[in-house]
Amino acid sequence: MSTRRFISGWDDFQPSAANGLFDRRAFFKGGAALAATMTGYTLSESAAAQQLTDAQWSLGPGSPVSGYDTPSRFEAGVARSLSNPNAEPRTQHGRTPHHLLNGTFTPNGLHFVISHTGHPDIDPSQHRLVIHGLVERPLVFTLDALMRYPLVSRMTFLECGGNSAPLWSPEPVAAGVQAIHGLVSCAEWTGVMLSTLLEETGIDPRAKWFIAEGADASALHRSVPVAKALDDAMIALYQNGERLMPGNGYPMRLFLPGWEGNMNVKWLRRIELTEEPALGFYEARTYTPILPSGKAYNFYFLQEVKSFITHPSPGLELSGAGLYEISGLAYSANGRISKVMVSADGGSSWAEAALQEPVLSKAFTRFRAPWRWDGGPAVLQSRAWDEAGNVQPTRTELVARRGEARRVPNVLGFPSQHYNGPTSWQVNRGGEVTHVYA
Ligand SMILES: Nc1nc2c(c(=O)[nH]1)N[C@H]1C(S)=C(S)[C@@H](COP(=O)(O)O)O[C@H]1N2
Ligand SMILES: [Mo]
Repeated sequence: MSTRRFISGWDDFQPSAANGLFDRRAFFKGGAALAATMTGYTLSESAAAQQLTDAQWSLGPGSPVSGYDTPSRFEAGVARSLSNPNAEPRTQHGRTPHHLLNGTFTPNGLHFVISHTGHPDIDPSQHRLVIHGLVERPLVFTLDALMRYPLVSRMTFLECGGNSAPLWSPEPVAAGVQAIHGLVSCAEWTGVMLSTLLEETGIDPRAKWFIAEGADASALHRSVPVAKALDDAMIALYQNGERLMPGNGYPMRLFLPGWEGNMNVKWLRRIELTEEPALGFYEARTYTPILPSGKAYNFYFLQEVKSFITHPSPGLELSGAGLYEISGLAYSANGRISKVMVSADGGSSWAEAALQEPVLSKAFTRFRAPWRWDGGPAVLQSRAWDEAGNVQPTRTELVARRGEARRVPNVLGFPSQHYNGPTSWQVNRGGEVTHVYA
């Protein structure tokens, strides 16, 4: 598998940072030379193009249309990586292959999944959602009842607090973007605003929290401030236009845009309004990051501004010096991405990447920057800013604030939470890409 390579047409453009990086304005200066570069055809090549001959697949009728499509058989390698493929009785993770995708939305079959006790096989006609506790009128909702409320759609990323955890390791792990950052995905979620349902039940003024509980064997539950319910919390029923996938919470889940993945309770069956948080299992253990002082965060709601380069990245070798596109994903719980800078020399010099429209709040933003690789060693990094003025901290700053992993992680472990520093990919002379600290 190789990274997209630009063949020629760049001689008129001057790199704006060391080691061959171009500024986003190179995309606008374009003209014919840039267009030729972007498509990978030089004019001389297209003039010499050989005559098109009919391949085997052009000689007769093709395969029948199916009721529900699956990708081409040539794409069989584009799959989630599984931490527990035999479904032993412990957590299962499926990680998104970001290096094999492009654009901003994650196909449903490749959306990351974390299930602590497997996926319950819920009959939607039997399932109920109860809202009770500090409300004026406790109510029970069927799926059909929920469907009759006004539905809203929004594009939003979802990220596990343990995503990127391998970067807390004192030594760089030998891993790629899927193993390191595969626990974040982005989809269009459609459902009922929780605030709409709470208008129906009424809220007792003493209610400061709600506890959301799932219908899986572990009855996973998390406490959420009522303020989030009145802001943008949603009961999601559809994912990229179709009903939720079984692994993503079918037939309904809590969706809290931008907030720690674990709080987005799947297979949602109960919401209880309370004065105090529940301090349940996941609020006393895995999702309470421990600080160097020995104290711990009890809650860490936000998935803060982050970016990483998907192309090139480990597993996507470069095939010789020349022009390439550096591209990746950026997102923040604090709104839109405002800027992404890219470096090809390990952070000494930077060029501004182009942000692909639309740039949506709390959703993936795709950034792109042209890069002329001279065939020598390079270290690629990205750094993102959000519209609230937050910037990704350096790894050194983060480790000083939060400490390093208490145990050396394997790429499947959760040694610590909420890493949002940069990721460095080293390109060696042969075009191989590896993970390093820079
Ligand atoms: N009921 C229930 N909800 C759950 C989980 C679970 O195991 N059971 N996993 C949580 C975790 S740890 C994360 S990161 C997100 C992942 O959502 P996804 O599997 O749809 O990507 O769901 C959360 N909600
Ligand atoms: Mo998670």
